Amino acid sequence: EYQGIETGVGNTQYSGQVTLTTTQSGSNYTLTDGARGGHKTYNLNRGTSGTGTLFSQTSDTWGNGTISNAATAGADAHYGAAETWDFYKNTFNRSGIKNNGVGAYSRVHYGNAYVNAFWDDSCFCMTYGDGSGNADPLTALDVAGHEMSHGVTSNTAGLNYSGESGGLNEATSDIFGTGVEFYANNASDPGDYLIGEKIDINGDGTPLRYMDKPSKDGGSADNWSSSVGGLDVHYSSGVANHFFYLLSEGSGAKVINGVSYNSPTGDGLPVTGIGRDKALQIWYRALTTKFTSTTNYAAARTGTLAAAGELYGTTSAEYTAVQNAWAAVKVGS
Ligand code: ASN
Ligand code: ZN
Ligand code: CA
Repeated sequence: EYQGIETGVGNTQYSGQVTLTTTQSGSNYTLTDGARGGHKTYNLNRGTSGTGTLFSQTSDTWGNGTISNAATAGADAHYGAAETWDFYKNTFNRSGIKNNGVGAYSRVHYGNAYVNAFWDDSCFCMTYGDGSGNADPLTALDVAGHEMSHGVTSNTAGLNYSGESGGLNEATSDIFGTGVEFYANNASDPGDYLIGEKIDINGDGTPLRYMDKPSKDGGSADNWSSSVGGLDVHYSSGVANHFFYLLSEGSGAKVINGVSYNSPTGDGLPVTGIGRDKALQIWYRALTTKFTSTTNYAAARTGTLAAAGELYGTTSAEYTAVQNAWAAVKVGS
């Protein structure tokens, strides 16, 4: 029977109508992405173990834009995995999470009203709950990019998930999750420096995290202090998220894709940004060639400066901007 890679249609919950890469086998289609390492998307149907069932149907149009159709979350997850793959490939020439061309797999509809999503190194897989009231699945683009980036971190620097290295691990996922969102350039979910703005995790429409001023979430640190390593890793990440925002966009007020930002600096001095594309290259080079499992904020400063020096030269504006952005979040020399 005929078997081949196809281009289907996804009616997603968060990203509008998108194309999905699927696989046809005879008269059946599955959410198997033969263009991206064979990444597959499964339906756990509220189970919490195993793979559930591979999304499979006789039509190549997936979901109806709402949670009422089980394949909608599948479409969002499959799209998020594809955009994450393409972001890493086209931005860093990285072929998949392990850079070996092999796809992972996604599982949606995990548990009952489960308000989280997580990457698991042991299954090399991505899992999404359906959110509060089973109505807000955690399948938005930045969440997909965040979680799968945990796999990249595990397979590169291996930043320990506690203390300052844990904050750097979390920030790496926020930085690249945001990179995925901007890369996808999706009209229904344009790029921003907010994390989880689509999934209504707080029930009041506010995002989970803010990179321009992390303390807006009520718990994250804007600037380094000697106590930052004692915070939850999703709060100690604030220092590096703030660094990345300042390095990309600079301090002060700014509007990007209709969202207003106002990033303060901890040292009171202005920072001039170098743009997100260069900031991403510096962070990725540092993560993959400088950081180790025990890298703390001081070492992250050293590592990103070394990366910036290699990429742009130690007398470059980019190198100076890395120095200034770390000083602005109180990580000193
Ligand atoms: N969503 C969480 C995170 O990526 C999952 C976890 O507990 N690690 O941080
Ligand atoms: Zn995380
Ligand atoms: Ca976002």
